[in-house]
Amino acid sequence: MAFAGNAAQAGVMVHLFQWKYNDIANECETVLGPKGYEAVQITPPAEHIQGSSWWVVYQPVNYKNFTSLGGNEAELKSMISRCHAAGVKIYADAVFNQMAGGSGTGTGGSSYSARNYPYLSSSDFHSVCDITDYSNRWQVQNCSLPGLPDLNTGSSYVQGQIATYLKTLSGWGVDGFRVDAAKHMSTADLGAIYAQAGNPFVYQEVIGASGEPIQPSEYTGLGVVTEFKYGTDLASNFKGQIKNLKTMGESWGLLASDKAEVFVVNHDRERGHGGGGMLTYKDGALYNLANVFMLAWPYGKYPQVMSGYDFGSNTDIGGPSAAACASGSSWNCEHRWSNIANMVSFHNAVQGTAMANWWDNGNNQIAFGRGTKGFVVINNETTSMTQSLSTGLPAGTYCNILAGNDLCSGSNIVVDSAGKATFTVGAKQAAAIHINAKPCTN
Ligand code: LM2
Ligand code: CA
Repeated sequence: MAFAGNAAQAGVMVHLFQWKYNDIANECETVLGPKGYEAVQITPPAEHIQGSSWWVVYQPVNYKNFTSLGGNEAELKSMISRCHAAGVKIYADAVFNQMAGGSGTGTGGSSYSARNYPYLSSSDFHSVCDITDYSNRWQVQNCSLPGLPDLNTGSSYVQGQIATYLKTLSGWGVDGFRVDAAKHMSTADLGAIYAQAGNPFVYQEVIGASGEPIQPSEYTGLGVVTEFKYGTDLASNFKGQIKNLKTMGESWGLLASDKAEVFVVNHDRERGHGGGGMLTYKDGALYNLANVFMLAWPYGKYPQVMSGYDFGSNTDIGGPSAAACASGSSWNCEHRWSNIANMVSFHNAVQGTAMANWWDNGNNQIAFGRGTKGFVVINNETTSMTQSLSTGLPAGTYCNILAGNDLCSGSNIVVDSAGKATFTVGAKQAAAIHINAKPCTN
């Protein structure tokens, strides 16, 4: 492979978009821990503007007040300890390139007006200008994402305020941060903030676009970086021919594998904010199969599963008020879909192995193994397939973890002494076995 395909990846993280802390805590105990998820990304925890749109959380008001959409400070702390007890880490979405536009009262009761907030006032912001030209580095980092006051992250006072915010959260047990809008802050500013915050684990949101002066690779010296091209490449291949995924990795112009955070889609792209071009829950089986591929494929250190809600055609609407995953609610709970949830165990079982035993039908059926530990078959054709394949696994009987509604309520796959097994996989379906998947007894 063109990339370090046998380097161990991290576990699977899930973005529980717009979820309340109490629901997340329950989910850690009942689903995420038992299914083997490593971490959950929570909604930005700082006080923010009020409103019913999901994006209010991206307009922070006070970095010392922790009442937000997710809940209050006590609920935040309780969630952290309950998730940790369930073996699940917490990553917080950290928004500090910009603060709230307009004026009003925040979710924690703080008054604010543009460029005026508790602990931060006009002189702590860059001069007023809007970003209009992404070919201009200075403008992208010193002007505003439209309408949002841009913090002067070069100032030592501002750096101190942000570092204190991050350290406070780390002190409560937060295990890492998604750095929102990282591209809009210089690496020098971010490096200084991270150092003061004790160098926490970070994955930085930098959207790559060819020809622009600021590229994602510029940020890998500081930590992990979002790899948006992974999701758009997955979409175009699943809509085209997945046999070409055989070489997907660094040779496709993707970031160094051990620095990449990868996803089928994120919260912005699924609703067309900042572009589209990725598969979403609305794509049904294709989305499901793309997630199976992501969780089986060795490229990318940090795979992230998106879990949101059905927004219909309203790209602004916030999360449902019902408890997350309540039946009849519009929560999607993609991380519970059996293919996605069961592939977490596959991902965990095959770590440290390289891709092996690739097979394809020359079109839209592929299969590959991970060393001698796991084997997956993805049928992206509109007809079913039956195929004998070399799996690399020791002879034995294994559960097909992608049949049935939960771990092994479905069918077994028998690997013979030559390592071969016959798979029958329906149209737009997948099958997977791994060394820890005990055979079904029903
Ligand atoms: C991000 N990454 O860099 C987030 O992933 C993305 O979700 C955020 O945009 C963005 N950066 C800023 O943190 C979202 C949303 C925007 C929304 C902003 C701020 O996609 O639509 O902008 O959050 O809440 C909204 C309005 C927009 C208005 C702006 C300021 O949609 O029309 O612009 O507020 O009032 C005048
Ligand atoms: Ca900026």
